[in-house]
Amino acid sequence: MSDDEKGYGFKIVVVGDGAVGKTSLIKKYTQGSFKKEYIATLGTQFSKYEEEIDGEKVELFLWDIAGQDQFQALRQRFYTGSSGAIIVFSHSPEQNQSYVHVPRWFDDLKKHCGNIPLVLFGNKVDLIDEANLSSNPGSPTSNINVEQFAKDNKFIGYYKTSALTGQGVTDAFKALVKRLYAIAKISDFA
Ligand code: G3D
Ligand code: MG
Repeated sequence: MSDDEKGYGFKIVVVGDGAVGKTSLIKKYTQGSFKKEYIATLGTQFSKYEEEIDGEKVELFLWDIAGQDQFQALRQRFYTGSSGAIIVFSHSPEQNQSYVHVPRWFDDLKKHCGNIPLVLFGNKVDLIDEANLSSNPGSPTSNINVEQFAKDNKFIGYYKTSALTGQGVTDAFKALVKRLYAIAKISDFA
């Protein structure tokens, strides 16, 4: 974005265990966008996405991890300069460890990025019966438990998503983008 052009740019990092759907979610959200680039580099990849909020141009740089193995070494560069972050876990019964690991991703973000706006995505809801998430409070990933975790840790929100059907994807990303935009607006006047 050139200096004379009005607008905002936000780097958003998307973290979570391997195969929870990070790349698929980014692709789903940016699908059909006017301008996007998907650039893969060693260990991390990012896509650039433009959208408008209140008639103003917003550029999003969505970063995710390409290979968990190389990630340790790239951690610092990956996190640096992030405006906001998304933690993704999967509701697939075969990936229940991905929710157990959410606090680790949360600590990692805190350590490298401080208090930036965060959103929690519970992806792959298409693979389960969603009714169980509200009727079975004993389950670690029940609505009541995940919502409490998100509230306790000051997440902007918790969204159930499916990169396959598209359910919840736009709402979840937009919650973060709108918050980042609002914060940027306020600091313009500060
Ligand atoms: P990652 O970037 O977090 O590692 P990917 O995860 O986006 O590569 O997704 C891993 C696998 O999960 C992919 O399947 C992808 O199609 C699938 N997936 C992602 N999101 C969803 C979802 O919401 N629902 C379902 N059912 N599957 C999803 P493959 O078979 O290509 O490995
Ligand atoms: Mg990926």
